Amino acid sequence: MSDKDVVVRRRTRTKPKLERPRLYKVILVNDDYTPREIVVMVLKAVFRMSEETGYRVMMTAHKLGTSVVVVCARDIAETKAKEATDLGKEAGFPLLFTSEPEE
Ligand code: TYC
Repeated sequence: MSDKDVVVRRRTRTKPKLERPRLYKVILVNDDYTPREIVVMVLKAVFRMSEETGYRVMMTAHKLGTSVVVVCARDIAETKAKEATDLGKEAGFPLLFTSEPEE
């Protein structure tokens, strides 16, 4: 190889690799005070669930303590969880929805 030869080497990759944003779960938390029909009403109103799906999600939280309502982008999960919790509060109940990142 002469001095004029050009040696091309791959450089360490510097291009930032964008991570896919994490998805968030909205979680329904059981309590002893909110009537079942209020929980179903909130699920239908905020998450556009059918009566059957709302009832199934409500019963899962009732029996197990919590139930995943939906998995979506962080801002949507946080907004929906607050909207649903506020609707329960307006009706006079301590109904709680939280949001947390998926594993
Ligand atoms: N446990 C409530 C009752 O027996 C009903 C209920 C279900 C409340 C799910 C909250 O997330 C909940 N009236």
